[in-house]
Amino acid sequence: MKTMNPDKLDFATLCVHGSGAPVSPTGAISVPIFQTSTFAFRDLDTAAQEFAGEKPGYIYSRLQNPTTEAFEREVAFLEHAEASAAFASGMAAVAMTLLALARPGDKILSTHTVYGGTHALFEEQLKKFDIEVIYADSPDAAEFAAKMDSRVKAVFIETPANPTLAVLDIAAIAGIAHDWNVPLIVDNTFATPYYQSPLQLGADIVLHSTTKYIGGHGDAIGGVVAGSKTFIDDLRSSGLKELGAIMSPFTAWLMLRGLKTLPVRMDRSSENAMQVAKFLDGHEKVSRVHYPGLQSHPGHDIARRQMRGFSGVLAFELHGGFPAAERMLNAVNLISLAVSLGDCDTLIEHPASMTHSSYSPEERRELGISDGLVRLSVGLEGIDDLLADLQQALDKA
Ligand code: LCS
Repeated sequence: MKTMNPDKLDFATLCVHGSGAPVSPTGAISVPIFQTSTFAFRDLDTAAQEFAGEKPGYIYSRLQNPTTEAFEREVAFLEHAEASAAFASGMAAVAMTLLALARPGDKILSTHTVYGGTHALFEEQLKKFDIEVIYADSPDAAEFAAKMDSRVKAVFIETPANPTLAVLDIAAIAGIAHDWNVPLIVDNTFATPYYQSPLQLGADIVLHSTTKYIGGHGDAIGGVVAGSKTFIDDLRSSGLKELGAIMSPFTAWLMLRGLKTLPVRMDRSSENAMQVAKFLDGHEKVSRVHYPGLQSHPGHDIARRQMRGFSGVLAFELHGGFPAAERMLNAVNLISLAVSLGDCDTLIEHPASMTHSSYSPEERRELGISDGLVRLSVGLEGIDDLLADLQQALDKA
């Protein structure tokens, strides 16, 4: 990659070869794992200069680590951002970002339909800091405009959203946020930088649970935030240096490895998901399928405009409500009954009892997270095996 122009290369090539920045003088193809907590200084004067920020260098792995830095550099590169910071989890990425932007008395504007953990952060933890989250009543951009006021210090959206796959118009919502001079944060976990580039659509900050598609193998928890260098420097200082929510070097190495195969996995998972969505859409026991790739999805046109693929997560509702969902979820064989998404393995779960159990039953009803809603993260298995498992499980629903 030393002499090549990244603007001319395919995204898949960039994922494999990275931004071309050297990490090891040995020329190792795989970034080495710098499994160290601290770094020795040549002398005290050098140490003092590095602590004062007058000289670059590694001090301590809570501040910077070459493996973690390599991962951060690649994410910034793939997300078209100036800089990025890696975190211990997706939740740490969300929490540290919001805490960096809001002070007591401030508000954050979001939607109710987000990952259940994020919703719990909004409703439980941020309240302790006197930060209030207010909500647009629907994914429509106009609803965001209606809710803005001068105390709102950031807008936070997930698109596609967990678990209903609602699609939000990033460019339109960015325009509204900018009318009020506040940043738009997009949780890009479901789409990944391969299928969606929020910063190019006008967002200011993009973040991920890298536990999902970026890691891709269901073996590590992580998060990452990308944006302007000024914001990321500030976030690094608060969220990593002072609040300590760092990604370990080994996890960063797993995430770097995940990035290399991201496009291949995303394409396979999306192809499988489209076939599963069509199969479920025509199934007599299924009343509704939520997948942005289906024309019937209310966000299909926006998804076509702002995404390059529809990703591998879908949700569906069963005619028989909760009892049918329970029978089906207990009947899967190949597919695992498990939370998380974006793994090689296909995972199925029940949002009302699992990922979104922190919402009250009334809230879930209002948001369309019905007791008969089932979420499926379609993995990389052979499509015939997946359809056969779903068919036999639906037979028992
Ligand atoms: N953002 C989104 C969109 C998520 O789906 C999740 C986790 C997070 C942030 C938090 O990331 P974590 O701390 O778990 O790395 N979503 C999960 C889910 O749907 N099932 O299990 C976790």
